[in-house]
This record gives sequence, C-alpha cells and structure tokens, in this order.
Amino acid sequence: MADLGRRFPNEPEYLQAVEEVVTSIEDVYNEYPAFERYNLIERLCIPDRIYTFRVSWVDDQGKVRTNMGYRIQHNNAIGPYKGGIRFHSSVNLSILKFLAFEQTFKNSLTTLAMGGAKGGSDFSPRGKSDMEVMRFCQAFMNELYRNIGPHTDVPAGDIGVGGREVGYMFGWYKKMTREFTGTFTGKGIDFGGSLMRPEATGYGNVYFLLNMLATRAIDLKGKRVAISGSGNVALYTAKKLLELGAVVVSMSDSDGSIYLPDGMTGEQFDEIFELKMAYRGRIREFADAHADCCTYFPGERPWKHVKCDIAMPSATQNEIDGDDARALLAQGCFAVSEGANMPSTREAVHEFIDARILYAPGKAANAGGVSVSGLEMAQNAQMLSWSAEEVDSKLRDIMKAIHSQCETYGREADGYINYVKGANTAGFMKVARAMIAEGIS
Ligand code: NDP
Ligand code: 2IT
Repeated sequence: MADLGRRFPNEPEYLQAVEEVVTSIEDVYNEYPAFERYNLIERLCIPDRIYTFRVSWVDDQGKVRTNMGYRIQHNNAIGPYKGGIRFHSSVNLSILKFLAFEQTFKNSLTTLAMGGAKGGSDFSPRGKSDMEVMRFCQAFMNELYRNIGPHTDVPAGDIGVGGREVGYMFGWYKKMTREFTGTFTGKGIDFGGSLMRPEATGYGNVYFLLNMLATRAIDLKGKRVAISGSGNVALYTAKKLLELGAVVVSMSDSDGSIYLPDGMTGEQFDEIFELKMAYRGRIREFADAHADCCTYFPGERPWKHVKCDIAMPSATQNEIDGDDARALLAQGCFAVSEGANMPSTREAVHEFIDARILYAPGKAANAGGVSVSGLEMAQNAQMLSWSAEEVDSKLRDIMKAIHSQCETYGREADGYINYVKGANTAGFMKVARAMIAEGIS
C-alpha cells in the first residue's frame, strides 16, 4: 500500500478500493507462498493497460467541445475485459481505476467468464440534447472502437450511460467495424439486448438482500428501506422492494433527497419512474407535487434524515461517511446492501462491521447487473434470446451462488458473516489461480 501510495498519490478512490481488498485477503494470501512468488498482488492491483484520449464534438450551437475519454482494461485472466462506461463530470483516472479494479473481483464472483474493465468520460449527458449525446457517443467510439470486441473487451452502461448512450455507441461501433457482434451489453431488446438487463442490478441487489436476511430468519415484508439515487439501479431496487411488500422511504439525486415517512405507494413509484426515465426530471419535482406526504432535503443525502431498517445506497461512491453510518445504526438500521460501487467510506464500513449488522459490499450485492450482461454475451454468442423468466431465474441462482461464496470465505469465529472479507477473498482466489496457471505476463 505504501508503495502504491507513492506511485499514485493523486488517486484516493483507487487506493481506497485496493486497501480494502488487500487488507481483507491477507490471511488467505499468506497461506499460499506461490502468490508471493508470482508477485500476484502487485500484478493484480495495476491495470493491464489504460487508454486515455481526447474526445472532440460539436454542440447544438456549433461550438467545438472537448472532453477526456478513458478505458481501463484491468485484468483478463478469467475472461474478456468487461465493465461499464461512466459519463459524469466527476470522472477521472482515480475513479475509473477503482471501478475497474473492483469490477475484476465482482466479475470473478458471478461464476461467469469475465475479466474486469471500466471506462468513461468527464462528459455529462445532463442538459444535453439527444443529438449532442449522439455526437459525443460517436466521437468517443471513434477512438475506442479499435480496442474493444466481443472476445477482447465488452463495455456496458454505468452512471450517465443507459440504453440511449449504449445504442449510439453500439451503432457507431458497428459502422466502424462493419460487423454485428455482441460487443456491448445493455443493448436495446430489438438488437441483441437481453431481457431483464435494465432490471438486473436493482433486482439482483434485492435477491442478495433476501439471502442475507434468510441467514437471520428476517422477513423483508414491512421492513423500511432507505434508497439513495433515482437512476437505473435505484429505480429497479425500489420496484422489486415494493413488489415484495417492503416500505420504500427515500430516494435522491445529486440535488437532494426525498423522505416519505409512510412509504411510497405503487402509483408514486410509477410517477417517479416516469419523471426520471421519460423526462429526465429532478426528484425535487416529485417532492413539490407531494408536499403532504414527502419532505425534501436540498443538497443532502438521505441517511441522517430517515428512519429505516435497511439501507440500499444506489447513487455513487463514498456517499455514506462515518457520521452517516453512525446515524443509520442509531436509528436501528440492521442491513446495508450496496447497489452503488463503494458507496461507503472505509470508516463507514468499519462502523457496520463492528456493529455486526448484515453488510454487503457492492462487488457482491450489485453484481446482478454484470451477471445479466454475461448472460447477454452468452445469448449473443448463440444468436438466441431467452425469456425474461429464464434470465430472472438464472439471476436469482447467481446471486445465491455469490452469497454462498461470501459465506464460505467470510464466516468468522463468532459465526458472523463478514461479506467484505468473503467477497474479496472468493473473487481474488479465482483470478489468482488463473494468473498462476497462465504464467507471468
Ligand atoms: P444512473 O446514471 O442511472 O443514476 C445515478 C443516480 O445517482 C442518479 O440519481 C444521480 O443523480 C445520482 N448520482 C450520480 N452521481 C452522483 C453524485 N456524485 N452525487 C449524488 N448523486 C449522484 O446510474 P446507475 O443507476 O446505473 O448507477 C448508480 C450506481 O450503481 C453507480 O455507483 C454505478 O457504478 C453502480 N452500478 C451500476 C450498474 C448498472 O448496471 N447500471 C451495475 C452495478 C453498479 P442525478 O440524476 O442528479 O445525476
Ligand atoms: O459496475 C457495474 O458492474 C456495471 N456498471 C455493469 C457492468 C456491465 O458490464 O454490465
């Protein structure tokens, strides 16, 4: 860690993600002298390669705009590079390196054959017209198309990249290569996308939560759940929770949070879904229209304002700090299942584990998204498409398998399941074995 800190002093998110993994796999790492002989840790922490490029595009006023573009191919020991693309003004190398690193262990846990990658740009689709987004996606793809492919590197969505952006990038990729291949996942259903991919991350997180609750014989029905975010992951998390009889008490976006002390109705969920998905509106607009049952906290995250049993952070990294974690615990929160990647700071993670609550890190709990991406790749390779029921049933099985790997590697002497240790160790072991078998490269 000291060595990485010296080499990458300006990359705090990357160092945070690496530290969490290396500290939690220490015991198992020291049991196998071959790991040290092959210098596995250093080789696994540093990405295989990083592409950095300029993306220039023309806005609706005819002005030439320039953004940064990146793709980090972290590790392909167990399958082609695989991971999302993030478009957000905050994107930088540190954030994408942490995401690509995490993706490698997450993908290993899914039981499918996928390596780890991540990419993105500091371009923000917010406030841009469809044509501006299209021109940006095409310019981004112009640079990247040479470095991806169905057996090389398969991108997908993440923050700011949904069906619209994947469609535009896939369209330009197809134009440049003159080939129709499964090089993106999260594609539209009409051109090779898998049914259930939009739902997969949120639904998968709820399935993971159900597995965790079962270890303590707790029923989800009637439990109060605080969600952050109101994008792809947050919305489908809320949808599945409502279907299963849980009480959804909050959502948020980057401007603020809403709190519904009595829970959200199905009709209110539909309204939020339409507001965010069809109109790309702000969560404040929902609060304005429902002042009788909903409080809005401008510029705030939900955690200090809600009374909940369960928290499902689904917006972004480091959105729960130590104080937020203590506030959640003080209100009686007994489970945290992460939809976002690394939403809890190191201090928050320690609070949750010290309190012995059910705590699932993103790389286990949100792996349903990339898992169904893996199923999309399988369907594309077969030139077939499976029914929603078939994909959903496979997703449930995968989330169960991830949970049981966490249990195997994470059970502590007092019986507590440390999901951080379990997920990191199980994810690491598969990649490490493959890297040793494949020789030094
Ligand atoms: P979306 O872009 O669909 O939604 C993101 C949501 O989080 C929006 O409500 C957005 O608010 C909010 N948000 C984003 N950045 C910030 C920020 N810096 N501060 C406060 N709020 C913010 O993205 P997804 O739902 O796809 O992704 C959410 C999280 O889930 C990310 O951490 C992502 O890495 C992770 N994830 C996504 C998967 C997927 O399949 N999409 C799979 C696994 C993990 P606003 O509208 O104001 O921007
Ligand atoms: O963080 C993630 O797992 C994703 N954004 C999904 C990646 C994918 O390839 O589906």
